[in-house]
Amino acid sequence: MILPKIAVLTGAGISKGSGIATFRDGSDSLWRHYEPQQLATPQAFARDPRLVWEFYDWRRQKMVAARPNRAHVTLAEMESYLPDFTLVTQNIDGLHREAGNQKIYYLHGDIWYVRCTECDFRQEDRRAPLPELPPTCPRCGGLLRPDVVWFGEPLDPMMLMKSERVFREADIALVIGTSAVVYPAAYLPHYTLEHGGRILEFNMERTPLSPYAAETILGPSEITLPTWWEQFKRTLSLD
Ligand code: BV8
Ligand code: ZN
Repeated sequence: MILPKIAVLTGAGISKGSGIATFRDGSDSLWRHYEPQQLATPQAFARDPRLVWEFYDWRRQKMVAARPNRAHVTLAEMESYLPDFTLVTQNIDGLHREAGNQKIYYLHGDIWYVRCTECDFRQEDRRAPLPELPPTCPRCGGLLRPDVVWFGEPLDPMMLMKSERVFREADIALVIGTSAVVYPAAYLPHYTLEHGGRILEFNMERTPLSPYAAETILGPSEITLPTWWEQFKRTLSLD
């Protein structure tokens, strides 16, 4: 049995089941009435680094208690069963790594890493709350920033090229918990379609991607993804 090549794109919705608010949750994804798009920008950071850091420190404190849910765990199991499986995530919460996935492409960075705005210092820092805001570089005293991609910032070109290739070669693109409105991430599943593959979408509602999906499986991915995988394993006689 030839096993299918699978590429996965996840968004904030897959971590909802772990208690982390998505960007579109309205009230509980807002912080002091700011939209994330207003604070997740280099302009906001240049104008008021302390305010932006208070936003990220608040999100880190909400994430530190979160654990992977059954959708994250299912993706880790899929990676162990399927030789050609790549997980591409827009999420910065680190839950895919914690669930056990090895091959993860982080399109938008990782909230648990900080990097210096002046020198090449970069390191993991899981302290929540951070002792001082904004944090400064232990090496040069420069301002540290979260190692994430803000709106208006380019994605790592290598990461993007590898992600495009993975979706181009995929037989199936699983698109889980994303509103599919932020580019260039939202375009990736179209590469699969353009090369004869198909898109399976897992979401609570239809999105701009839904018209291109072979199927949109509605419901919480912590329920729908494990259910789908159990059935899919049987068709591959993997169970
Ligand atoms: C770039 C990290 C170019 C930071 C994020 C006008 C002006 C400026 C820029 C633009 C513009 N128009 C377009 C752009 C480009 C812009 C963009 O696309 N903007 C959008 C808003 C229109 N993109 C960029 O700026 C990107 N960079 O284009 O650079 C460039 C090139 C060269 C040189 C210079 C510049 C960078 C974008 C990355 C931004 N960083 N995150 C942080 O997190 O703080 S984006 C962030 O929001 C996420 O990472 C994700 O990508 C995005 C959307 O979030 P989702 O993950 O989809 O979550 P969301 O809440 O939206 O949806 C949740 C979904 O889950 C929903 O559908 C819901 O129904 C579902 N759900 C809920 N519960 C469940 C569930 N599903 C299943 N189960 C559940 N239980
Ligand atoms: Zn430095």
